[in-house]
Amino acid sequence: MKSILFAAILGLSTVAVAGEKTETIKVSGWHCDKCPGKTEAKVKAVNGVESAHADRAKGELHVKYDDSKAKRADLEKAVADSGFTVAEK
Ligand SMILES: [Cu+2]
Repeated sequence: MKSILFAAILGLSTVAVAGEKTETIKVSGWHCDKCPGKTEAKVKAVNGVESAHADRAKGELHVKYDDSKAKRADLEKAVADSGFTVAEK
């Protein structure tokens, strides 16, 4: 009984976040502490993007966005617009 209830709650929460996606983009070219911030700002400006967090040590950008409003290509374009390069996936 308890597990059925849990499954129902899980099902509901899945519906609530439908369209929400998290993507990790490899970025190359960040050469100082200010660089990742530039990329974050550009990507956050994309319609549908909820958050963007850069991990400079790993050279990764973690983006949470609404899949129905933005596509990965839009995120990659924003990274390029910030002056950096999207590394191979
Ligand atoms: Cu820099």
